[in-house]
Amino acid sequence: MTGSVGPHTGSHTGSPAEEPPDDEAPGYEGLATFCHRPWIPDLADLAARGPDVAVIGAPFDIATTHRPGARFGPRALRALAYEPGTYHLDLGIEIFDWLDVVDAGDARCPSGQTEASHRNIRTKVGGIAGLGIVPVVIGGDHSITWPAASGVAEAVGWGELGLLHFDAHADTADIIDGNLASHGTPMRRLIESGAVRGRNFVQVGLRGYWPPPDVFAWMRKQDMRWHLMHEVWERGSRAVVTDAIAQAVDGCRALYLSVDIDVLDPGFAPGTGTPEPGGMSPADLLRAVRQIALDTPLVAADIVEVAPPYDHAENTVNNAHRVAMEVFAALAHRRRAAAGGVPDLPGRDPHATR
Ligand SMILES: [Mn+2]
Repeated sequence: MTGSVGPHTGSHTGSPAEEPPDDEAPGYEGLATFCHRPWIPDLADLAARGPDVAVIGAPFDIATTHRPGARFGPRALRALAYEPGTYHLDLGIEIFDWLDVVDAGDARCPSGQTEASHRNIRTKVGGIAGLGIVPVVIGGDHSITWPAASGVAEAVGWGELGLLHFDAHADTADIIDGNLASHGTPMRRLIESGAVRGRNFVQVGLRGYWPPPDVFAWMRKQDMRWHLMHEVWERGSRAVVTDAIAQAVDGCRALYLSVDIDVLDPGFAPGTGTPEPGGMSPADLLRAVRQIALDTPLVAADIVEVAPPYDHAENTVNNAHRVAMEVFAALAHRRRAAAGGVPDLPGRDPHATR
């Protein structure tokens, strides 16, 4: 965490024009920035303001192996999510009183161009991470985690970044249909390049029918750890997530959280490219994300594979949006705790009963 500790008063260096016209307005009103936060796409402007967190869109989906559509994820998360308020009940905190979050716009992803798109994502995410701002990247298919986490590793230390990965799929294939930058291969690229060490790469929620055993043999050789959905079912999410955290941060100075929304059961998140039945519930995923943001040196996160064309009633959009809200709330809680503050009603200390 960087920057000052304490409630934000609204008197930062950004110009008034950057502020949304009325942050009390309902979510369906006005400009569709993430959570109606100020829109600050320029890196110099971000450096001048120095927010705690910057949301970045990565509207890219040509690396998907099945249903395309995740390029529309960032826009949907900004425009369609139900915004009920900003007070987190469990932590008893008015999130944006303690955490300055801005919307840094999108990395440019020109149609049909994987290399240019990935390069732009890496530059934008890495530049923001290099300022000590926590990037929260909204995808986009999962291929974007390769450039995004590479950019973060460059900023915080190559090979010193742990990665906690929630997904139905391992995404560690070598090559798919001739594509090294598929949404089924990013995790292998990150380990091969040394951006993330295999032993600090931990996966939760894997299930279904892919990948085959030779891929798991490669993963084992890299000392990767995985927790199948079956283990979550057997032991419960809380115990598994506690173990996954310990494995991911062991010997690491920073953590990247990657959430493929298809880790949720398709009943909760139908709007995604490769839905796999038998997944996590939102109640478990949201608490897992909260626990991770509370208890690890989290420096970046992404939420990927939201494909609005297949969504129903904004279920997928709302679940993905709340993943980001849990990150925000937990980071806000840490700032308040560092300043000696405690949860207001009806919240309680998240560590009191553990
Ligand atoms: Mn997946």
